[in-house]
Amino acid sequence: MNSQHRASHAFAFGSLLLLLSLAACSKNSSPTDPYGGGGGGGGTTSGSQFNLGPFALGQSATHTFATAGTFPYHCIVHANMGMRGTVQVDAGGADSMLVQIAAGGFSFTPTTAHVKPGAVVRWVNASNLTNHTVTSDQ
Ligand SMILES: [Cu+2]
Repeated sequence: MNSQHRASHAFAFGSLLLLLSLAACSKNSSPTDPYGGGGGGGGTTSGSQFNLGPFALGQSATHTFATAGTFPYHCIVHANMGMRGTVQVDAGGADSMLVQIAAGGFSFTPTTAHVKPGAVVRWVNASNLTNHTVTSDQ
C-alpha cells in the first residue's frame, strides 16, 4: 500500500515535469540568430531566409513558408557531416509538417518536407545535443 502510494506520487511529479517542459517549449518557440552573424564551424552559414536554434533538449521552433519553391537548409554545426534537409513548397504538399532534428544520427527526418504555400513547418530537437540549428542555405 505504502509503495503504491509513493509510485502514484512519482507518476504525478513526472507528469508535472512534462507539462512544465512543454510550457517552456511553447514559450521559446522562435529562437533566432544563434551566432549573431559570427558564423559557425561548418563552413556554411547564410540563413537569410530562416535561421532557427540552437535548440534546447526537446525544444521546437517553426517557420511559415508563404511562397512556392525549394528551400534547402542545414545545421550550421553539422553541415559537414551531411546534416541537411529541404523544404519543398508547392500546391501538392501537406498543410503542415513536423521534422525531427537528429532523431537518428546527424539528419533531419523527413529529409524533404513537402508542404503547400502558407504551411507551417515545425522542427523539434529529437537528440541529446543542444547545438543543432535549422539554417537556410540562402
Ligand atoms: Cu546539428
